[in-house]
Amino acid sequence: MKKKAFITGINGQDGSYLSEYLLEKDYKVYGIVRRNSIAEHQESRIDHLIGNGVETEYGDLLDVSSLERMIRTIQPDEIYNIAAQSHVRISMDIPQFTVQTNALGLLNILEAYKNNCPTARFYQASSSEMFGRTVDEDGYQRETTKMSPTSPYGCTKVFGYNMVQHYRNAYDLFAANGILFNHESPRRGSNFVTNKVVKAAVRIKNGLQDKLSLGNMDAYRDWGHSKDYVRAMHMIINHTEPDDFVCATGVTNSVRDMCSYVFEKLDLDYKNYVIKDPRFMRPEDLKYLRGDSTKLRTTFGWKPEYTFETLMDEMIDHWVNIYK
Ligand code: G4F
Repeated sequence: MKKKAFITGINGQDGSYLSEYLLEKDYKVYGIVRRNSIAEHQESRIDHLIGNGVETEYGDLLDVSSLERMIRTIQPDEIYNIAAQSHVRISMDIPQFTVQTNALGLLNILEAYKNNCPTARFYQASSSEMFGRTVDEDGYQRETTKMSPTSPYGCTKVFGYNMVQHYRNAYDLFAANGILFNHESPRRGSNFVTNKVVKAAVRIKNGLQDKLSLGNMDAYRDWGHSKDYVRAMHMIINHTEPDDFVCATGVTNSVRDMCSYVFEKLDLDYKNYVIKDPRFMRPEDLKYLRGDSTKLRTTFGWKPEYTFETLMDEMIDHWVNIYK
């Protein structure tokens, strides 16, 4: 019989790649999709999968009855909680909504899991934002690094991380955390900095835009490809025991480095086009991320197939093809 996976956030970047990955492994995939007033935006990343092994229903992490009903009827083998208000800057504008969705929403699905399908396995999308200000002496963050979040989003992820460990210990559930560092792709929302920069650079090259407004260009991030990270999610949920793993490339670059690479690929000098705009600055920004994923690498043999450069090249090709 096919294994069944249930994914919240199925229509996001990670949900769509994870669905494709699980279909290749012969899973049946179910997911909840929030109602959007623009129907085309609702399932655009997974249109090609609907009816081809993927089924979706309307639902929401805050709508307990739909969560309970779906988990009770589907009886999934694996539950992936990837849905969130995932934009860090926006979490400062709408902190209460962010807390409700990411913290209370996580609790809602954990309860639905415990009460209706406790033999399933549960994966929680935890985040490197949880580390916030802390960097270990050797310049990395890892599973043992102290958590000091710098945003409402980061605080909700610390709550979720701890709650998952509590449910694991208290109720003997297979509940695991993947602590994922930034991961990108052509499917990334274009209000995250990578896709914002790549899209704008290609538009500038094609004469469709003059300038690119950015916030803090001196923040460092460990950027990987979402496709590599969904492989890690599947490894973590299929481990012999529930545990927590950092997933990262171990390479860090600044927003400025990224601009320089992307514009140069298009024979442009970013300095002529990028302007600093206070609207994109954060009241408190996380300055530096670089993950040590030794535990993931040694336990499963995981390693990323993409480098920072091949990730950026794929994103550039994507936008070049759109605007050609
Ligand atoms: O692309 P970002 O918005 O990603 P951020 O804040 O690092 O969060 C992402 O990664 C986390 C993992 O660490 C996830 F948990 C989270 O859900 C999300 O996927 O910003 C990256 C950096 C920041 O330092 C930001 O201040 O880019 C800087 N930045 C500079 N100008 C900008 C901009 N970010 C955005 N979004 N837009 C700008 O114009």
